[in-house]
Amino acid sequence: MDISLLGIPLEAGNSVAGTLMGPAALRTAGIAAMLDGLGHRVRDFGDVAPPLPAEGTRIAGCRNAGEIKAWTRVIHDRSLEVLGQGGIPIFMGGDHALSMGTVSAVSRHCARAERDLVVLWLDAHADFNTPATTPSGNMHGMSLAFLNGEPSLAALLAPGELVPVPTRAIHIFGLRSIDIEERTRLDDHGIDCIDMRAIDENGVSNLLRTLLAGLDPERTHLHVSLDVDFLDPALAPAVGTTVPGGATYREAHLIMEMLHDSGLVGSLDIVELNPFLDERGKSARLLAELAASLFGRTVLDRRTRQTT
Ligand code: EXY
Ligand code: MN
Ligand code: MN
Ligand code: MN
Repeated sequence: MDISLLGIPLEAGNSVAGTLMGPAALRTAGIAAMLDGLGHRVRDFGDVAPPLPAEGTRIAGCRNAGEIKAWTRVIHDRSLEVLGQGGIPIFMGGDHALSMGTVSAVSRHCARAERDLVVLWLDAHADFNTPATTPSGNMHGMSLAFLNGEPSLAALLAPGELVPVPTRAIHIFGLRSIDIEERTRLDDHGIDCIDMRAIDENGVSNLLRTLLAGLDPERTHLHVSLDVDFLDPALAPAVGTTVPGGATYREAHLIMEMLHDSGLVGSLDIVELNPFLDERGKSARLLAELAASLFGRTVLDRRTRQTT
């Protein structure tokens, strides 16, 4: 497989400094060598260069809207170029606001190629706030709302440029922190929300198998957006928005192994890694290893068991 690495050192979407070091930490953890060792051809496209803030852009209720608009522009354009090279991109963040640029590019890429984009959002949070509902002003908490076509965020790209990700194509796994008005929005839109209670009660394999079984293998491009806070903070402390009760080591690896077996994954974000908050690199190392599981690392050569 051809795999493309793209670093996106963004931190304007959150309020804890340090996520700009995320791409460097993933490289230091050996992500390229791990994937190369699995027999893949890995090409590192370097980092997206920080743009100048978009002048005169203000969105009431949003922190750093000018910066995020400028970043969304350059991330979108560079991601489209990288997607055009044909490999499977791993977008290495950077805070979760970067997905406004990466997933919007993937969505355009899919529209051109007549593929159905499905987004799996692995996150403690829903990132479905708007400028009117955000409690923090942090735009990493709005990225999924933007991608779903939220009108009050539309100015982040040029008119008509966003191919919105339809509500039915969005699946959030790992939820355990939702704001009150955000929850109402999720209900109103009918977004598929798998919270940690559902994972506890049903097991992650049953839930993911059901989701994957409903996707058309001929048409689906599955984009996985992996927020570090999806993982339990004891495993992955390197994130500014830790929430207790996250995915375990084996739950996270099992998800990656099953996604690999599905053959549907076309692109991946790894976001919110803040190496300044890490403990001797353990979060960065775990994330690199999860990427390896997503691209085929196994103990034995055993594929996901099918249910009848
Ligand atoms: N829901 C909270 C907010 O909007 O401020 C917290 C969002 C955290 C977002 C992190 C990246 O997933
Ligand atoms: Mn493609
Ligand atoms: Mn997130
Ligand atoms: Mn999160």
